[in-house]
Amino acid sequence: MQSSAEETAEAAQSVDEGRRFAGRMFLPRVAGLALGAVCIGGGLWEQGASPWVWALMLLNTLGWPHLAHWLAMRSKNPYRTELGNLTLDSTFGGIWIAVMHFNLAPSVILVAMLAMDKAAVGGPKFLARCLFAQVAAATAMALLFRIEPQVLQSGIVARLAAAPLLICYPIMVGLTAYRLARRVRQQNRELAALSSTDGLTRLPNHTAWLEAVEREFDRARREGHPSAVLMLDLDHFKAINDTHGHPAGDEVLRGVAEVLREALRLHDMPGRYGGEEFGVLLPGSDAAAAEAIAERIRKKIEWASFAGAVRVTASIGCAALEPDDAHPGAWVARADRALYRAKAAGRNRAMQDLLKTA
Ligand code: GH3
Ligand code: MG
Ligand code: MG
Repeated sequence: MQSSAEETAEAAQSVDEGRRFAGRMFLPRVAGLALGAVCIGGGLWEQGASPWVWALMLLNTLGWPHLAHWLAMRSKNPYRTELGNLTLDSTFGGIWIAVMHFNLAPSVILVAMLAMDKAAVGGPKFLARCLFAQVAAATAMALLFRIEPQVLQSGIVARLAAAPLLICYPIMVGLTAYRLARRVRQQNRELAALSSTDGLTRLPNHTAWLEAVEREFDRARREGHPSAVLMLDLDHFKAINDTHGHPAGDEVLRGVAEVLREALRLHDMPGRYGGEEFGVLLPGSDAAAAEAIAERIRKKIEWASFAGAVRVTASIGCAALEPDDAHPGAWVARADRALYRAKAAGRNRAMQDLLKTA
C-alpha cells in the first residue's frame, strides 16, 4: 500500500513530467501547423474557398497551438490532455483534407506528416487511434457537407504549397529524435558511471573493482608482467563508530579513500570492497613493490587524523600474482588470507601472502 504522501508526490511528479511533455510539443506544433497552413492554403486556393473557410483554417493553424498548450498546462493530467491534443491535430487534419476535396498532393502529405509525429510520440497504438480519428473526421465532413472528392485535381499551386511541409517537417522530427537519442546515450553513460561507483567514498565499488581485477588477471597472464593486489581493513573500526558516531565513521572512510587516491600511481586502482575494507590493484608491481606501497599506505593512514582528530590504523594483506593462481578469485583470496594474518599478528601492519614468503 502506498501512503497518501507518496501518492501525492508521484502525482506531482507525473504532472511535472506531463507539463514537460506538453512543453516539448509546443514549438513543433507552432512550426508544423504554420507549414500546414501553407499546405492547406494551396488546396483551398484551388477550391476557391470562401473567406470564412480561410479564416477558420488560419484560426486552426495559428491559434490552436496556443490553446492546446494552455489546456495541457492547466490540466490535472497534462500528459493525457496533450495526447488528446495530438489526436485533435489529426482530427483537424482530416477535416481540412475533406474541405480540400481530398486534393491529392496536400492530402497525402498531411496524412504522412501527421502520422509520422504520432508514431514518434506515441507508438503504433496511438498512431492507429489518430489515423482512425482522421479518417472518421474526413468521412463525417464529406458526408455532412456532401463534398465531392476531386483526388486527381492537384494543380501546381497545391503541389508547390505542400513542398515546405514535406521538406521541413521531417527535418524537424528527425532533429528532435537525434537530440533525444543523444540525451539517452549521455544518461546511459552517467548511469553506468553511477552504478560502478561507491556512493560514500566515490571509489569504484565491489563489482567494478573485481571486474578490474579480472581484466588485469587476464592481461598480466597474457603479457607476462607482474601484478599485485592489496586487501586493506581498518582496525577496530567498530570501536570508532561506537566512540565517535557513524557520521564520523563515514568521514574516516572518505578520508581513507582520499589517502589511497593520493598515495597511488595513476594506473593503480583502489576500490571499496565493502564496509571498512578496501582493495587495491597494482598493475606492474611485483611482491616487493606491492609490499613497499602497502607500507607507504599504512603509514599515511596511521599518521593522518580524520573527522577532526579521529585516528585509525589499517591492516593490509599483499598478494603478487603467481602462476598457481587458477582464477582472479584465488588471487584476491590470498591477499585476504594475508590480511587476516596481519590482523592476527597484532594489526597495523602489512603482510605478504604465505605462499610467497614460504
Ligand atoms: P577488526 O580490527 O577486526 O577489523 O575490527 P573491526 O571493528 O574493524 O571489524 P568489524 O568487522 O567487527 O567491524 C566493522 C565495522 O565497520 C562494523 C560496521 O558497523 C562498520 N561499517 C561498515 N560499513 C560502514 C560504513 O559505511 N560507515 C560506517 N560508519 N561504519 C561502517
Ligand atoms: Mg576492521
Ligand atoms: Mg572488516
